[in-house]
Amino acid sequence: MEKRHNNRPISLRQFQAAGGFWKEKMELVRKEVIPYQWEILNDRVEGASPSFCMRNFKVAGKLMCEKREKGADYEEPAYTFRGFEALPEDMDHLEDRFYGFVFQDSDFSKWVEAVAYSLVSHPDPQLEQTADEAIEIVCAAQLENGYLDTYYIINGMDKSFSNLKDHHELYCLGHLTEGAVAYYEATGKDKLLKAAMRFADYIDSCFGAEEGKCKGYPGHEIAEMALVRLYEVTGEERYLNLAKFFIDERGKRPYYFDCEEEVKQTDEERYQYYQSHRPVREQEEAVGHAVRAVYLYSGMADVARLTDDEQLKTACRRLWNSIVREKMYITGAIGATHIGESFSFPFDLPNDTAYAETCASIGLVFFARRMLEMEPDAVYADVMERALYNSVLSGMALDGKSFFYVNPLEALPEACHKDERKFHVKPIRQKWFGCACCPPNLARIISSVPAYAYSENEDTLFVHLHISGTITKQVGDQTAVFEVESGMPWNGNVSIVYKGEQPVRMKLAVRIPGWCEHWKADGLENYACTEEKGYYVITGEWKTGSRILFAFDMETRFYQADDRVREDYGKLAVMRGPVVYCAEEADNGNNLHLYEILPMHPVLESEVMVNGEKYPLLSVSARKKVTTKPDQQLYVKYRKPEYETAQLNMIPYFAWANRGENEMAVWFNKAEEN
Ligand code: FUB
Ligand code: ZN
Repeated sequence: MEKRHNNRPISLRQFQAAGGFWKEKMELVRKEVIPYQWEILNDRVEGASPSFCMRNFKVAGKLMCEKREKGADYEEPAYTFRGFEALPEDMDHLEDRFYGFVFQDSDFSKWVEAVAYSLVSHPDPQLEQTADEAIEIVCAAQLENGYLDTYYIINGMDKSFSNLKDHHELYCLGHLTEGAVAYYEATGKDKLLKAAMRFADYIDSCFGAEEGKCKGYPGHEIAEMALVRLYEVTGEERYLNLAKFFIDERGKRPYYFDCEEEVKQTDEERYQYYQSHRPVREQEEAVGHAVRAVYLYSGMADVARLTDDEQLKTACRRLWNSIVREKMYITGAIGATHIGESFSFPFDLPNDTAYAETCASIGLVFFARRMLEMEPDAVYADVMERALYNSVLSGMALDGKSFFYVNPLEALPEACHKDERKFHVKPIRQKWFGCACCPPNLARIISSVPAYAYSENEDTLFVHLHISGTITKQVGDQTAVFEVESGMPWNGNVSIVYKGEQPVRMKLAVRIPGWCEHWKADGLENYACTEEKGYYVITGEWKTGSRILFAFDMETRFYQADDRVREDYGKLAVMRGPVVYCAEEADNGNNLHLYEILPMHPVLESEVMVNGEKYPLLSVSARKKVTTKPDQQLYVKYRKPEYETAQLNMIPYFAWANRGENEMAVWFNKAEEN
């Protein structure tokens, strides 16, 4: 097996979408999100929080007329880490200074990355021209030495790299690199790639183990995995070494962040937020800011794979287990508390105050894919699928025009409006955000989903997510072509037809979803089949027209949480296939908490219109507590409750909040049955 790539994601060029669930989502991103975001980046959307992103690049690159040079009377604006202190009153007459969050540059980088993926599946010369022009603007801001972060270019380079902990220069490098690599791979144009390399080279000249170099590392991780990507596209070892340096340096004593702030020996807790409390190989529990954490773990998995570092692999597995066994919602969401946008302690998974940032779920998908690259095992793909169909997709409205940053599993609009502890939970998706990390992250992951669905090594094509499309694969000098038609996520029928002109001997490894108890496959007579780590591996010679049919049973399933998850104790959640269901007021009336599920009774399946489209509706047998005579007293002596027979109508969780503000819940009390 090739060492560098145990199991690499397919290139988007190897995939041609052919209808189905994800093609629709990719089209939504192409038609709605990418153009809308471009308007946002240029502050042209009335009523939306201004981005200032492209404006900052223009100011930094002196492409806007400077109103005045920084002189003796120059007053440093009062920047805060979390962004501008106050919006200027007169938006038409802004000063030539930096506006927005310190990481505002990254909004462009994520946008251009999404554009790149979209161009591969759907060439669009006009969009490409817009991106080329944007790249010109971005590159104009780059300094001679390669540095490219507009916050410091505009505010003064004297303070650059002085606050690695909270300012995001290395984060901006990471996103710029990811966008640049994707754009290069999509178009063959290397202007942005060269800019990213120059920035990375500059950073490489400043940071490293060599004497005289800075021993710092990113406060917000991502540079690690981005540098690995740069290494893989350029073959330049120095990028891999730099990624490894950042990973190895993290958490060493004395803490770099202590030295940076000139404070003495703080304790571990202070740096859990940044996952820099201990060397990464000694970390046992996923802690701190959830997005940062999964971005770090993704970089660790990349480096562990490429350097065959067993100790690092073990740390990745341990942190993976800490997340999925103790800290992940049933939707695949992570980061239970809004305080520090962080993981909470094990099994603390509140539903109504959940933070569950969209970016954190996206980061979990990144981590899962990298674990799969490290060691193909369907447990990783199961989580990847769970997050994609649930907590990731819930981040975007069905029409692609509004977004959630926070993805709760229970919402009561009145509480969201009146209870300060839940102000972070919005009962309806927003057009945009001042801190706009999530929408462009959604755009880049959705438009590259085929590269999560399929991966390959020399002689094997892995089917992790059964998504419809045609996949080509080189096996030596032969080209294999498979056409996949899949009913996922609504039905479990998956047909795989070999369409290559030449017969090819190879393996097809099809994931048997962890949620599926019964399945069968037809058409396997001429192949040798084995089950390996959750994949059904079909080996043999594939001839034109060979057809295999999988049927994965997709009956509705009820889940209970580990007893230690107090918030879910005695409750049930409902899944069908990979999709988590929720109940909304729109289909059930209010006071959803009065419903109790009867899991032994049949579930009816029908359809409901949401946003002008048909979605599956599950009618779960339930009973509803009768509260006809409200008590005058807040507390009354216990009396035997009365129930009425009820149906609890449930829709896919990702489709919630598309019919205005209303109550929603995923977990319901289980009715006691004799
Ligand atoms: O700091 C950059 C991004 O902003 C983080 O990843 C998000 O959690 C948000 O805080
Ligand atoms: Zn986000």
